[in-house]
Amino acid sequence: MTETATRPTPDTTVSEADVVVVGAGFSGLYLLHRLRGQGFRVVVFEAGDGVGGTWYWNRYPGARVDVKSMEYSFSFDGELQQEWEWTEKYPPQEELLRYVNHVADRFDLRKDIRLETRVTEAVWDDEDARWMVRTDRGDQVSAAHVIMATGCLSTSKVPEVPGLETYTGRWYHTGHWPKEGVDFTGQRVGVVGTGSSGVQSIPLIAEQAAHLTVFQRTPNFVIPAHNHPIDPEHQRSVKAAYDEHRQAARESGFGIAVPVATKAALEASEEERTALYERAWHDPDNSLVTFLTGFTDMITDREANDTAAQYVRDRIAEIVHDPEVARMLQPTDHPFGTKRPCLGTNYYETFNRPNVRLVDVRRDPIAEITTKGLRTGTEEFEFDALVFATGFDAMTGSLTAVDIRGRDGRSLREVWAAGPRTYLGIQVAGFPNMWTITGPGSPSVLSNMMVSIEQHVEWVSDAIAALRDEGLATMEPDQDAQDGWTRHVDEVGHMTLYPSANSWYMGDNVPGKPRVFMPYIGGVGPYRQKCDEVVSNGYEGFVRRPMRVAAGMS
Ligand code: NA7
Repeated sequence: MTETATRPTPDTTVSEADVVVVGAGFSGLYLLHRLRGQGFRVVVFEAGDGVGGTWYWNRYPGARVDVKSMEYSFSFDGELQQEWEWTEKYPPQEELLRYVNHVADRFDLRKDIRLETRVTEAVWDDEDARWMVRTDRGDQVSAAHVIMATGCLSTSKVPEVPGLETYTGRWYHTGHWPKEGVDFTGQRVGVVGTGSSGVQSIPLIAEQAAHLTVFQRTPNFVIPAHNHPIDPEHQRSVKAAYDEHRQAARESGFGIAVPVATKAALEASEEERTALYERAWHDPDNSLVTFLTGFTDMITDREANDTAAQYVRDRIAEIVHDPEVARMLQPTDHPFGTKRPCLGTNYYETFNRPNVRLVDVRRDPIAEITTKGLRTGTEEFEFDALVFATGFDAMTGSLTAVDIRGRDGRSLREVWAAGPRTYLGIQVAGFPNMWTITGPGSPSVLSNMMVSIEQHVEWVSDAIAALRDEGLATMEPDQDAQDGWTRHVDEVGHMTLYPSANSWYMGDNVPGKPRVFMPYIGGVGPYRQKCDEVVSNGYEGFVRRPMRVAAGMS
């Protein structure tokens, strides 16, 4: 096949590939590079008009990664990680997008990526043991394998309140921000949502807008990011020992190398606890997980957790001048970390500005979007612009957005109607040769995504290469293995405090979505070990078949 970066005319003939990859974010790019190196013909489809996935779409003011750049980057190529110079502890979206584009150029990836092309359908043919993949531009590609590298936070959600189509101002979702940017100068702006995207954008929008109203349903725990330029000496010293740093991250709980706690918060004295929380709050080198990993019982014991939660609530009360606003900003309805904790810069301070108002829409929900703004049960608001920082149909949304039909025409949407079921978050029984990168049932969103992406890309591409090398045609989970793993993911999840919160980890933000704890909290290191053991035991728990059996001819 000859692919170009963008294709003005649709190609309706059926073309052939060994592997179709859906998505050209970090996962899709690395898959293309690795599978190519293994001798496969690969075609990548990408809905955007550029590569980058998350970092292509999330261009809202203040968008930046909240895992340190030196850790949130590819480790698979020694020269790449040595030559790229990061500028900040947490680089902004523009820098991450530059990095992604550098990777695409450095490994000559663009020629196999079809941009502005959305995969709409993938149908398995058991006779031929192949997938037929179709796109919104009329492409039809027959491929032995389909890999969903669609990202966990890609299908954005606006609130299910009536009236948006009647609104006459401009509205934006943080996850699909206009490329040209937005100038809020002099405007009355409403922001709905106080997750990471709201927390990052609210302080910057407040600086620009004439007036900002923030609609908060759930207050979040926001830790100071202490973002700063990277000290060149620090960068050099990390790079000098990069292999050890990367290995430590691979073996860690969250894919972020931090010291392993040995003591429970409830065994520690109040002074010890406070000392640790003070460090986690004030240390310029802190990280997203410093609070969560400081004590052994932080995510399993409510009382232990509450010692950290109370520490943060106290800081909010110190920062925010108006006691009533401070009280509204203090999270009390969920344990620390059970909703994605946020890193912020001037977040709580922003609520001291005279042009910022906080509205509690848990108490007084948004009833409708009006022509001029929005209306809660008790009050009407007028805005020149509305910003929805309202998140995503996480983890499963971009998988079920594609009409995927496995053996006997069974649709993934139906098979997952009661919640996602996978083996290792990598494959689904009844969907041979379909693979998910950082899928539900793997550490995924509870980890440094780069570490988990690399692990999955390597595991999946090696599994596909092993099939070929052994003369086999198809691979899918054994039903019992999948049931056992799904049970295990659920049991481990329920040993923690995570299920006690209403969160997108549980599907709570999407009305009607089954309430299932989707990521695997067993830890990045132990999970990797499990995946490696599966391979050394001959792909234990998977069914691998030669062509004639796959095609039903035996
Ligand atoms: P999140 O974390 O899902 O945050 C979405 C926010 O929007 C959250 O505060 C929601 O409140 C709020 N929301 C959603 N729907 C509504 C309605 N109908 N009314 C009021 N408020 C609403 O998405 P982000 O984009 O901020 O972050 C996603 C991830 O990206 C983040 O976790 C990091 O991993 C990076 P709720 O909490 O549901 O009550």
